[in-house]
Amino acid sequence: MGHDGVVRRDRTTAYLALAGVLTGIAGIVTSAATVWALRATNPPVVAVASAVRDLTPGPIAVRLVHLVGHLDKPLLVTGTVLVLLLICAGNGLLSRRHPLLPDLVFVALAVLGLLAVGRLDDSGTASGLAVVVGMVTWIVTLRFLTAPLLTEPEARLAGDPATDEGAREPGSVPAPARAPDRASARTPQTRRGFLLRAGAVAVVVLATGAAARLAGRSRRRVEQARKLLRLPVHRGVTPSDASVEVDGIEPWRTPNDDFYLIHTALAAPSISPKDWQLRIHGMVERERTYSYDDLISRQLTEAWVTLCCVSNEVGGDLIGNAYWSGVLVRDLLREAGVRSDADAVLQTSHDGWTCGTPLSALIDGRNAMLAVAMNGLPLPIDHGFPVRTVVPGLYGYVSATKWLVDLEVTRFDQFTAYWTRRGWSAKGPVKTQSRIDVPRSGGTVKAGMIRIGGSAWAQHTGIARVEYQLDGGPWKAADLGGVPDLDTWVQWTDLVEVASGDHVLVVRATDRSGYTQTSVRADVVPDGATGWHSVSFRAQ
Ligand SMILES: Nc1nc2c(c(=O)[nH]1)N[C@H]1C(S)=C(S)[C@@H](COP(=O)(O)O)O[C@H]1N2
Ligand SMILES: [Mo]
Repeated sequence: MGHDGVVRRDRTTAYLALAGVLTGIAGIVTSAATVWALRATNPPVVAVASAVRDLTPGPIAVRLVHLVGHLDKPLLVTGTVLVLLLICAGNGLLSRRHPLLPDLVFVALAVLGLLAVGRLDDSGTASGLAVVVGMVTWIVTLRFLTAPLLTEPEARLAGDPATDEGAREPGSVPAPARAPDRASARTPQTRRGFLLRAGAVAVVVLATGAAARLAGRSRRRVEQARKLLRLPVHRGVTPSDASVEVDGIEPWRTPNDDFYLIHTALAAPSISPKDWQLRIHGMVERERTYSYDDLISRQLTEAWVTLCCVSNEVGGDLIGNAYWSGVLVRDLLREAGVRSDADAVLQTSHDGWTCGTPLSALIDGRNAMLAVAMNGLPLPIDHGFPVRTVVPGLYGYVSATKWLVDLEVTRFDQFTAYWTRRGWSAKGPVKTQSRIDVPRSGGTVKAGMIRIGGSAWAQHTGIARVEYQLDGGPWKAADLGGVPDLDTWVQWTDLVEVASGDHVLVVRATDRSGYTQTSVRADVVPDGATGWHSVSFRAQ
């Protein structure tokens, strides 16, 4: 092989490494873009960087922070990116060995990425999705970039039927002998092919990055506007006797950050209050539209309301209690003038989700409101900023529209809402339920007197009594915490004596209509689960 061949080979090596680096950047950008576009939280590389920081042995970490001071995070991220790009460069070279080798490395990196993302508690499915998007980008881009570089040596070995008329017979002139000439003749073409593709990748990467930043920026801008809002609302005072003070029980007030999240939108819509409008129309005397300022300059109602999801299994945690501030829906409906033959309000959100709410629940005097604040703060974006509906006594899927923009007064026989179309019941009054928080299912406690506790709810009906049964014995009444009215959950507790061994604890509630929870288990579909919650535990 002549001098020419060595130079060419070096150049191919350089190109393959460059292809690897470009591929690395492309994957990092698409994964970050996924995160920015969806949630504006930390991209996977940042998660990996924090994993590196957190898993670095103490003394080294301390030294590192000493050395670089408050710059440690940007430095760590830059370092992580550089290491990643180095691995990607090497991966470009690996593609010469076997086309599947780089894929394996990419999959391994993605697994590490998923682990890193998984250990940060604020990262939802969006971050996991981002890692997968990055991995797919890597695999596809490396193939795309190295294709022009790698077909060449193959052609050299096997002969290229398109240009080499004489090499079709097996065992004819050995191709390698003729290769250096042809390869060097084709070098400019190969290079052009590679550079063209590299340019295309660079353009796509830049465009993707820019688009994602823009999407992320709108969420950040709305988040900024939200933080600057000063609403005339209160945080709400938890009734002094609401908490039964049992270790391990869910708090009576659910902090906003811990409040369960359910929505069909992949990314929560970012709506600036100044762009928000609510239209009320349909079977009304006068159509009305309200701006955000219109709403918050009115008399605001504030109330504790426990919201729960129809998909909550017996013993499940898709339930939360908050102090909400907003405008009563009935006041707005009165202004519009509801026609007497209407029986429903079809609510539509900014993202096109719909639900049908019984008109009666909106005007019968309960605190059905268009909420603008949750626990004293403007609604979090994920919980429906700037305005959502809250109706005591109804499951979220028929009432609690987030990012609300439209109320159409209508009749149930005129529409089918989002979840009703998918097999759920048209109406969803909440079912009376109770839950054991302590002891935990499968847990171990100390034998003797133990404190048990949990919560029970029958929003807008109220809980009258909670009873528990230990190991099939007699039902005993639990002590109940206080509540401000009928619209929230109630905490319950008692002291029970448990001997060493295995135990089963069951709970059931009776609401203020006199109804006691049935033991018959029903699935969450179509209108909510029934059955008694029970936990098995061991005493030692
Ligand atoms: N726009 C919109 N609003 C929505 C939903 C949705 O998917 N989209 N889900 C509903 C359901 S099923 C429930 S249980 C509650 C949950 O409210 P949260 O996420 O604030 O807890 O929101 C309701 N409002
Ligand atoms: Mo729900």
